[in-house]
Amino acid sequence: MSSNYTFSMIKPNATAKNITGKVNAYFEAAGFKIVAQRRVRLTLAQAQKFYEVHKERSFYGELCEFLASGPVVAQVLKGPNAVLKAREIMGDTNPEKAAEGTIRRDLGDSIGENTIHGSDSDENAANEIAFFFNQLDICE
Ligand code: 3AN
Repeated sequence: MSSNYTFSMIKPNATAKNITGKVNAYFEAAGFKIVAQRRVRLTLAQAQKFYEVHKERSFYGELCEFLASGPVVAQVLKGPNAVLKAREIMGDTNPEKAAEGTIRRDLGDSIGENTIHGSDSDENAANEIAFFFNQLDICE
């Protein structure tokens, strides 16, 4: 059975534009509850650790530098079938290919600066939640 929890992270392009509330509204309108949330500025080393799963990809260096370039908002979302549902709301990685009404289509700037990160599996969601939060931070 799929988990009711997933991890999302509002990226520095969106915190710079002060649109974190707009992003949250997409999740809440879709029935998600944001059960933990934290605004933090990652160091480059922390960003590299967070994106370790992508370290073989050609854009890894650029991706980590971007993530560490400004504040991010880390979040735990609760709702049925959370990983898949949240990724639907986010839309395709590339904002130009994302469906109308998705976060990345409406609020993304480019494939890298696409406003929101979402876990791609229950296993990664658990790891990414643990990267930023402990059990006491999650308040339902
Ligand atoms: P998703 O985040 O939708 O699961 P992935 O796993 O393909 O998509 O991408 C992982 C991260 O790498 C995303 N945060 C995305 O913004 C970034 N990314 C993907 N492709 C590129 C690219 N060609 N150039 C820069 N960043 C990219």
